[in-house]
Order: sequence, then structure tokens, then C-alpha cells
Amino acid sequence: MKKIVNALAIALALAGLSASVQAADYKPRIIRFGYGLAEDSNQGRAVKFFADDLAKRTGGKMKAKGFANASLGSDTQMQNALIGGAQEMMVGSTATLVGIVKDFGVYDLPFLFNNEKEADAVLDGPFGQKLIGKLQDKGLVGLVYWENGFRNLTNTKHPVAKLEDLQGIKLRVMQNPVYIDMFNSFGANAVPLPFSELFTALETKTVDGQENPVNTIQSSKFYEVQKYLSLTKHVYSPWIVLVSKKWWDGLSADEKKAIQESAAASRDFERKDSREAATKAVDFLKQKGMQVTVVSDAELGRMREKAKPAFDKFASEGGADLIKELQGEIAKVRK
Ligand code: KDG
Repeated sequence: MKKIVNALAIALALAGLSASVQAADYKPRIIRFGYGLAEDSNQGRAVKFFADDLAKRTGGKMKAKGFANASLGSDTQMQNALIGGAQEMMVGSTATLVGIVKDFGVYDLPFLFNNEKEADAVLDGPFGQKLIGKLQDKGLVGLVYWENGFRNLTNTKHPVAKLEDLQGIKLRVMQNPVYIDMFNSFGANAVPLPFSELFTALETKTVDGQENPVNTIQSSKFYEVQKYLSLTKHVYSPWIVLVSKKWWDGLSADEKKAIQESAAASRDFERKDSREAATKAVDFLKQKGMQVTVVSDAELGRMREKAKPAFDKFASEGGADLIKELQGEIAKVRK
């Protein structure tokens, strides 16, 4: 008897769900969701999670299809495709958004966040949402932040344990003035390149090194072309999930709600997945032959000092209040 009651309850629940899905206004849609990392990466896994979640939520009507390895273009190319309405969704670095909304560059200043808890609170709180709001009149809708992670240095020349070890290293950086200024102030030769060109640039020794979170160093197989890893955690790097506003404005309220709910669920999944993966990544990279250097707090303090001109330049170019506001939000979480 109990089994029959349970089966009936499940059937009614499913009937209720399918009724609500049928009642909702979802049109059959294919959503092109582009990203720069490999399919088997924290970024790729979260795109798949989003697609599966949205399909479930809409009875299979709204189908997001992930396009990995920058197959739809680099971050900036995809941003332009979304603005023009030629592509529906993407996830990429906030650092590559500075050509559209300069304020996103504040996240690239070094040694801002001490840990993920601070980052989550500020990005998901009023400060992070205010920056997202600035995208609307540029033709983009920002949904949520995902975690790229704390960035670390790799190179082929020698271990980097102190600032002097960076002298003359040709270091690929994201196409962003704060990264260029910061690494030049450290004594490296900063070489801005799109992520999609990075592996080849390392393989052909066009550049000696790069900086990325350990998850990316693993999933993009940089260990095949890089010998030395220095754990600096010099910047906390967010990703941002973006939608074409041209496309977004044509969606029903139900479709927007479903996308927003799936985006929030994917954010929680991605952060958990990325943090779990990061705990295993350093051992994996050691097994692949990378020599790992933990940079001392004293040396990180010297880097922080050296990076001051990058802070001052960002402040002098209109970012002073933004820096103060961000540091105030971090202080609220930190105490
Ligand atoms: O599409 C690649 C982006 O996600 C970018 O953020 C990866 O951190 C990255 C980098 O170094 O370009």
C-alpha cells in the first residue's frame, strides 16, 4: 500500500512540474554559449551544468550548447558578438571587459581579496552587482560571477621565489592595462595576448611564462610547456556569465527567470567544483614534473609594494572612489 501511495505522490509531483512547465511561456530555443577553456575544465563543467539545469527547468525547450576552446572567438570577440546579437551567451574574464566598462579593471588590482569568502561576498553583494548593472547600456546582461581563481606564475627559465627572479622574463598577461603595468613594475616584460593564443606562445617560446589559476594550468596542459610554478595568488580573478541584451530583450519573463535561476545554480556549482579541483591541482602539476615554489609572505609584501604604481595609475584615471568603495566592502567581510 505504502509503495502505491509513494508512486502516486511522485506521479502527481511530476504531473505538477510538467503542468507548470507547460503553462510557462518557453519557446524552443538553441543558445550558443561560448567559452575559452577546454571542455574538461572547471569552466566547461559549469557550462554543461548550466545547460542541463536550464533544459530540466524548461522541459527541454531551452537548449544551451557549449562551445569550448574559444571556438566562437576570444573573450573580446565573443563580447562583440553578443553586443551585435550574433551569439547568445558566453563566460569570460572580467579583465577582458575593461574595453567596454573600464570599472571592471578594479578587480585586477593585486592582493585585494585574502580568500574566496571575501570575493563571494563582494561580487554577489551591492558592489559586484552595481558593476554588472553598468553592462546593460553597452548591450550586455551580466547574470552571475563564476570563479576563475587566485592567479599564480609559471615560466620555463628558472624558479621565481623573489621579485628579482622576474627580471627580464617575457610574461604573457591578459589584454588589460592593470596586468601590463603590474608585471612591468615587477621587472618582467609583460606581453598582452588573448587566452586562445597562449599555449602556442608558450610552446614556441614567444613568451617565457604566464599567470593563471592552478585549475587553468592543469586543464590547459600548460605543464607540458612550463617547468616552474610559483604560488603567488597575486590576483583573485572572477569570470562573468554574459548574455546578449539584443537577444535577452526578446525573451518572455518566464524564459528570463529560468535563465537567471539556472545561472545562480551554475554559480554555486562552479565555485564548489573549482575549489575542490584547486585542492588537487598542485599535486597533479608536481606529478607532471613542475617544480613548485611557495613564495614567502615577505616577498609577497615586496610585490604588493612594487604594484603600488598600478594602483595609483588606476586611481588617477578615475578609479580612486571605486578602489575605496571596494576596499570598504572587503573590510566589512574581513572583520
Ligand atoms: O576565455 C578565457 C578567459 O576565461 C580568461 O579569463 C582566461 O584567465 C584567463 C586568461 O589568462 O586569459
